[in-house]
Amino acid sequence: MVKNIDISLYLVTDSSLVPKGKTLAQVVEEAIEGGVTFVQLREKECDTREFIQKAIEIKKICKEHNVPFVINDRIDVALAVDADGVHLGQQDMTIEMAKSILGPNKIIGITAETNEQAIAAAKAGADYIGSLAIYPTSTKPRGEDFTGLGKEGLVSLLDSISEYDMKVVAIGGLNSSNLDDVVQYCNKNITKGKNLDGVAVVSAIIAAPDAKKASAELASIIAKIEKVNTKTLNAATPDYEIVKKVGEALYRIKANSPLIHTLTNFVVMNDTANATIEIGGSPCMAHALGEVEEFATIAGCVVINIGSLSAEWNDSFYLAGRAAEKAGTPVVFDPVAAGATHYRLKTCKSLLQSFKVTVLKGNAGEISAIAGFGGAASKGVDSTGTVDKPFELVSKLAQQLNTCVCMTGATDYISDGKKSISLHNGHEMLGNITGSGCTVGNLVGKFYYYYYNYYYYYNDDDDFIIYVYI
Ligand code: 3NM
Ligand code: MG
Repeated sequence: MVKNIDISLYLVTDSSLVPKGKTLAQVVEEAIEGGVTFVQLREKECDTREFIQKAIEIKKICKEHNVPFVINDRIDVALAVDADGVHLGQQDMTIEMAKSILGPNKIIGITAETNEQAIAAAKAGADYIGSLAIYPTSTKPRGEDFTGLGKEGLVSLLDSISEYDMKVVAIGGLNSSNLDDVVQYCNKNITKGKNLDGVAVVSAIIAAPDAKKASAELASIIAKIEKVNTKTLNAATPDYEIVKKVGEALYRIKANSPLIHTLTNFVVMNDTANATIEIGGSPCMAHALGEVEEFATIAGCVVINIGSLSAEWNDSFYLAGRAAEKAGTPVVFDPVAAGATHYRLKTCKSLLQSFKVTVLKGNAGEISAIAGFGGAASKGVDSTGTVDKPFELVSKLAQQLNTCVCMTGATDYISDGKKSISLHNGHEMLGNITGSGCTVGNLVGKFYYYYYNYYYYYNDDDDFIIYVYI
């Protein structure tokens, strides 16, 4: 079991970098006040007696602030001062040996210079790894030819150990001027669901004139790391397996011609009915109070789009949703313009509580409004602005509502609360026509129907695969 440690802002010490007039202990304390969550004592230039002395001093500060404290390389020093653990290098004692000496409760981290070393560390039960230096740094010189692991190497490292329960900190040459770029790059490019757990620095904090301020600045950038499992599929480089699945899905829809009962708005009724026929489904656009329950019961899927909202439509949605739940029929819910008026938002929230929604599909403004998140605003039915942490938004909402959330836009973000993916499949022309979003809602319904009632599935590699990939 990997320990539940917060390594988001990981400070590695180096007494030689402490500004004149200050002590290392003062700097560490300021840094913790500024947001450092983990401390490693790394002193390469002192003898054992002095190292232990420093360790006792720094441990005291860390204890007072409830921050874990580990020792670099020296297991004997860690034992002597009863530190929380050790950080090993590839030339130090092995993880297995360190574990046997320190026991199961101490934190063991290791520097992994390659993906292979990272995998080996995970298999040996390391709690976390530190990367190879992302950028060259004079704090730990590695020769003139060394160019650093780079952002690309970091993403490759994260992807390589995605299946293991081990944390990762990036280290080396990171500071407030380049960290944002690294974080954004990771958020965007990791493909296997494993993101950074934190960032480790030496000089950016130790050598700063104000360690508290420097730490706070770094912490605010680290807060942007998206902490959800994500998988990004890119339409420009389609995954053959997924394309094949989509082909099968289309074939099955045509073969079965499922009845899609759609309660939708007057603007898109005709378009979505035609889209349903085009793809091989059988549309039913009934919304009369007297018949929606019967249709919802026999349909393959019910799509509820609140676009033409009125008191009577609301009753139809309610009856259709309840009947669908009773019959076990999947429901796609499209909360059109949820953020635009209080009436709409209230209606959406009430309907979401009244029956089981299988897929909640909306644009950034609508999904943010339902989640109660600030961020993307709405102008009427159009979403304006973007969401800060889209993966976090959709996964939290999916967990909260126990449904699959599909947030559409130039990039779609989809989550069932356990895994999330993004699809980069937007096209600028979609902004020039009305009803494309509503039509997607309808298509989601049909795809949902087709595949043994699964809109998404996990393949053998535990990848989260979604069918609406067109
Ligand atoms: N290990 P700064 S680089 C402790 O390359 C350490 O493995 C590295 O210091 C590696 O934040 C490094 O001052 C020090 O760049 C990073
Ligand atoms: Mg070492």
